[in-house]
Amino acid sequence: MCGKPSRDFTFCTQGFWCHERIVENVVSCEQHFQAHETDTILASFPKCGTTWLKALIFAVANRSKHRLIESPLLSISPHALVPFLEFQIYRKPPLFNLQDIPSPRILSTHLPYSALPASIKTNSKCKLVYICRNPLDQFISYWHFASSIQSKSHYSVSLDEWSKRYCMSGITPFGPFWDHMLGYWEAGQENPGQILFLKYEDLKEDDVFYVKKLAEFLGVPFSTEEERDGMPEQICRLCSFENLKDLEVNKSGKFDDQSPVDNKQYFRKAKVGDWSNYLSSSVAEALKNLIHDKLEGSGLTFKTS
Ligand code: PAP
Repeated sequence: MCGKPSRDFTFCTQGFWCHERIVENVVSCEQHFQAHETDTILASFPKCGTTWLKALIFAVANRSKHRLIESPLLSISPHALVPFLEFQIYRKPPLFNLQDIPSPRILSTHLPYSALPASIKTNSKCKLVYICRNPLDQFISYWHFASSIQSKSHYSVSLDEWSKRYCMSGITPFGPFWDHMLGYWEAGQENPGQILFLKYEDLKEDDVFYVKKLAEFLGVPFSTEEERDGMPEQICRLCSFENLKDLEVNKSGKFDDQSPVDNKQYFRKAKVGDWSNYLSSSVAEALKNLIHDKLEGSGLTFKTS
């Protein structure tokens, strides 16, 4: 399945960079995962709002099961409620067994569209919700995240080195970002009933609007009564960065013992445009040119100024 290795990453034949430690999981997921008509699959490029969207989808989909003041989100990490196929389910031994996940299942993946198990793509009723983000902010978020993990093993990479690598080759997990974003963008254009394409910046601007859109897309629109009672707004408050990051479960410990990541590392600043605090004008310019060149003509755009 895979070709030329580069440091810890391997370039897979479906055209993406994959961390070597999960290559077997990816193969197993592609070979064995059977989508159900009632599944919701959250797909994302890393550091684009996965944690937030996991919480939002879980809260929207389960609002008739749990009152919001008793939501599992108050005591369980969004990542444990909506596990990743390639990190926690298709690994040995699995952290979560698919058979134990109640239906309708909500699952997540960072896999690009090209590498999704065939049953997700062919099962026209299973829903895909994709989130991406301005690549400049994604880059800075990922750089912080990777540096904080690597510093634990006394290994660090400068921002300059990261940006060169990123600008030149797109060698980041599940990257290049342009292929990842365009893969879902194009699939979403072709099949808008199956794929809802979201951007982090849009959610930040009007989360209530997008939560209503999400509920409609998932086939569980808010009733007039729910809207009157402010249910969409309450869900947005529950899942807000300010609320989630201060919950004990998200401040301490980790949801996955095999992962180097502490729960708190999924919550940093949650700001749009934070890249301008870190990138020199020359690196920012190079990245903006790259974004422009790669996305040109697709209709997918990000505000970068
Ligand atoms: P993942 O791909 O490793 O799961 P993901 O959740 O996609 O990470 O991205 C983390 C980013 O989302 C962080 O952005 P930052 O580094 O720019 O701060 C994190 O702060 C942000 N984030 C986490 N939870 C929320 C939330 N509830 N609302 C908005 N942003 C959030």
